[in-house]
Amino acid sequence: MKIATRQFLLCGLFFVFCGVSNGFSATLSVVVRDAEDTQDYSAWPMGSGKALDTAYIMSAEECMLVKNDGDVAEDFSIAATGTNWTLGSATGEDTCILMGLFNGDSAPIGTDFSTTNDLINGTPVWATDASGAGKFQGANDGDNVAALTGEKLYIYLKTPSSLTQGAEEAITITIGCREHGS
Ligand SMILES: [Ca+2]
Ligand SMILES: [Ca+2]
Repeated sequence: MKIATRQFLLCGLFFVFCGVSNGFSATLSVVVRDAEDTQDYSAWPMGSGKALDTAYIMSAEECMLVKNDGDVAEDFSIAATGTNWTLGSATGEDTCILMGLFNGDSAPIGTDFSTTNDLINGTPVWATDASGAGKFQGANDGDNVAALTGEKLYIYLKTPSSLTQGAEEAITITIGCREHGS
């Protein structure tokens, strides 16, 4: 299985590109664009003074458009790593909760996210379509996305309950793609 990835920092500056083709007919590529599809997504700068143990969710303007830049239908995967924080399923000391939801033009609210289906951590998880209960599935699903179309991804970050390190935190999210049905 060939996988292409795009990486970006949630709270930082870098943006890393790579892409693949499978050497036969299909080209697999994914790009991460801003909500209006006017430029590549660079970061979600959350700023300073954020509260502990508090959820922050991207707005409709802050979300990213994950776009199939290849020439076959694709599924997307999501993984992430933090510089100091652990990505967990509950908040704790230096441990945050990171989740993602493909949700169309409307920003989701906290209760739209589920730690059963929407958690993001160091292991890439493929988005799925399962009657609303797929991985990262909201109003959209990131599964079987047609070539040259995109779906909007909203990130949820609940900050750690306490900190021993990480006055500045940068979380890098990696978006992968594969040919749908592969
Ligand atoms: Ca869901
Ligand atoms: Ca779909």
